[in-house]
Amino acid sequence: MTTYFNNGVYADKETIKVSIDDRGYYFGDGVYEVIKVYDGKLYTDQEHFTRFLQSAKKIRMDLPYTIDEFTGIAKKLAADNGIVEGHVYIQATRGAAPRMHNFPGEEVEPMITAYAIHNPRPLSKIKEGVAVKTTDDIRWLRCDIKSLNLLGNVLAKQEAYDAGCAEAVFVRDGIVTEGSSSNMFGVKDGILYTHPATNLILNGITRRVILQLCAKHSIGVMEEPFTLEQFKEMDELFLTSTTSEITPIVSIDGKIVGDGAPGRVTERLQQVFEETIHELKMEIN
Ligand code: PSZ
Repeated sequence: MTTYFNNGVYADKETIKVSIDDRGYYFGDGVYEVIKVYDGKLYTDQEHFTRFLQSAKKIRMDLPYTIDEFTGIAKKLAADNGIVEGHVYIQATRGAAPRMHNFPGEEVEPMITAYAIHNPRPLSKIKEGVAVKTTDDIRWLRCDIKSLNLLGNVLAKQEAYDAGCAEAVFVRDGIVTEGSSSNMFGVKDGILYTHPATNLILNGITRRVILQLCAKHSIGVMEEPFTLEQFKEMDELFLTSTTSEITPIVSIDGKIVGDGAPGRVTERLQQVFEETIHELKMEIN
């Protein structure tokens, strides 16, 4: 039996009912988060739930829980479902109301659902790297919001899969923004490059961990826009996300990156990232 969370109630997945009039279903009118679980513990949960509340605020939705309450929900789901290595998924929609574009009345409550699922770390991809394919960034101009509206991302990811690649790299006006479900990084002459945290990308929590680790370990960072041509000429490329962690990119549009193996800076960052996971595992409670 898998226990899900639904508006304050923990129940078996099969017993949870969501309205056909839910605005998530009609419009993708909602926001979500994915939080990694290592050794039964939540990784960077504070950062994820802060972003969750920020995303909700940006679409003018009030959520009825605090960061601490959301953390409690996620912890309970992981514990009750015996999740040692996996993730917690949580989403909030604007609730159920007869279909109309404008917001429903105050009486309509958000629909919050969450679950915890076993999901092992993609260790072979992390070690060996993946191929990526570039595609036009056709998405809207509020990519900073972690919205349920993922059609642009879904189409891009499928295009990459159809080409035998693991991820799509979005390019807007010649500039590399991010992946369909990841942030993009390049290394040139020992300096790390990534798109600045503007409205054109999701400011990934893993991205922020990387930037902190660079500061701590004296790795130079340029958070400046770079072109696809520049990206393809970098010595090393990698992508980051909650579940992909730091995944090296070994080819882009069929062109080999560097010498075709994960780069030195990438591997160094993987090593210090691993230490943050280890530190979490060592924490008491
Ligand atoms: O399991 C999965 O496939 C996941 S878990 C998180 C993501 C995918 N992607 C998050 C994401 C994203 O959707 C976009 C468009 N840009 C960047 C990211 C990375 O964000 P963090 O590091 O917060 O997961």
